[in-house]
Amino acid sequence: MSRFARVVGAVAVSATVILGATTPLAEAITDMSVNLTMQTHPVTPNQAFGTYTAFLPTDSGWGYLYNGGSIRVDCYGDDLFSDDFLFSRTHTISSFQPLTADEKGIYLTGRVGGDLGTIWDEDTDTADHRDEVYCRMTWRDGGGGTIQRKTPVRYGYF
Ligand SMILES: [Ca+2]
Ligand SMILES: [Ca+2]
Repeated sequence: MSRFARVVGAVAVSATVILGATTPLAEAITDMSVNLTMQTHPVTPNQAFGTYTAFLPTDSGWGYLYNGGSIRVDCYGDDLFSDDFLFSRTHTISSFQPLTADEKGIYLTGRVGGDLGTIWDEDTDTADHRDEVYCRMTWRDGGGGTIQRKTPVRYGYF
């Protein structure tokens, strides 16, 4: 911890004591790592699954989630001039595929595909129908602070 951080921390603790707060201050979230993996169906065409993940290191994960933290996921097909929008989902503590937390941080695992058919099949040209997909993920805490990260582009016949 830098000297500056120690000074800021001491001031923050003093403010907490003065205000009479009983809970520790939330550790600020400053980073998010994201990924996207694709899994093609062994038999059926247009049944690819995409699994996107996010991790935000913090020891105050449940606090952030109970106070309205969310991750919006927007997935696209990478193209030369403009990227095709594929779908969007927002995950919270109470969504169908919820955000979870432990003492290390906040986690998201979302899975999309299968019976949704061609959702990842973004290129349908007869000449080259290989697909290039990625997701942009936006963390928003209850106070409006945001972090945005983009997954790697994944290539395949989805
Ligand atoms: Ca493309
Ligand atoms: Ca395709």
